[in-house]
Amino acid sequence: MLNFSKQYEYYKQMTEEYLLDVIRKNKKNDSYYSALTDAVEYSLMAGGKRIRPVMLLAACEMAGGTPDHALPFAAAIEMIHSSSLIHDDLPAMDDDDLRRGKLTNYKVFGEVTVILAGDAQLVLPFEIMAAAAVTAKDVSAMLILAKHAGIHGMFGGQQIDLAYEGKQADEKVIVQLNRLKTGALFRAAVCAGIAVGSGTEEQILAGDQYGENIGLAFQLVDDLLDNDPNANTGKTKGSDLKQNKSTYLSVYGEKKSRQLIQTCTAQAEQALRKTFGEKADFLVALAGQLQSRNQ
Ligand code: GRG
Repeated sequence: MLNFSKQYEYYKQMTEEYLLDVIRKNKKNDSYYSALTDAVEYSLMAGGKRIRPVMLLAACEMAGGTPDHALPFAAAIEMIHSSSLIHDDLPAMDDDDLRRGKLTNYKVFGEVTVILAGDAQLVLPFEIMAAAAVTAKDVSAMLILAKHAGIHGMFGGQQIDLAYEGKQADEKVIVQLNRLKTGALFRAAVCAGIAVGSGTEEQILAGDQYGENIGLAFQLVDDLLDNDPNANTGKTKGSDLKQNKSTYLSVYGEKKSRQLIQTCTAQAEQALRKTFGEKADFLVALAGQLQSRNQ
């Protein structure tokens, strides 16, 4: 029987050990740019939940692959995520002082180093994956990650987010913004995981539906937590409101947001169950956990 917490911890720990190893390999004692590796280490080891790499590893196993083979791809998606967070916290973007309960990278290292540390965490993943890729499916996983992170994925979402700051955005804009900014990396995690596990196109499609729905539910929960004084987000509370941002919460209100979280979670679960049956146990349980998270 599935022991969800134990399995989550196992995936999380193997990701963190791999990330530490990557950091160690990239430290050069005699360099004049050690601030850069220090900033990368600070952001990668600042205690995130590691949801995306855990999802990727679980999706690989669900499709019949081994977590060991998927590990470089899992570490890669966490680096891409981490890179987006440290850029997002810059004064030119969301200008935040706190992330995961700690000072943001730019508060510790300054803007210049953080811009470079974010860029480095965007290039390093592709170096790691290219070095690890052995099958055509591994290469297709790299493509999935690149596409979902890029212009028509997370970057595009961030562009909409910043362009609409202080302006009223309607439902259509809010849906596209969040689908790209937050949802794209969840889709990438599941689809890339299934690809490195040598899953079929039909299986990747089911993973995509799961990722799409999880992404939507995740952002809906995030918006609720941003307004909940008891939530443990490790970030400055009410920042969306302060920056005059339109969110799912401002468009749908609390009641509809909560209903949508339930509907999307159920749809995510069904998409995987139909294709993977019992093998989807972990990711189905993860969907349930994310729905009721408070951090
Ligand atoms: C340079 C890669 C790069 C990107 C530039 C800045 C940017 C474009 C995009 C920002 C995207 C962004 C901040 C999305 C927010 C997604 C989100 C809900 C993050 C919180 O995820 P959690 O809760 O965080 O998984 P932890 O701290 O647990 O890792």
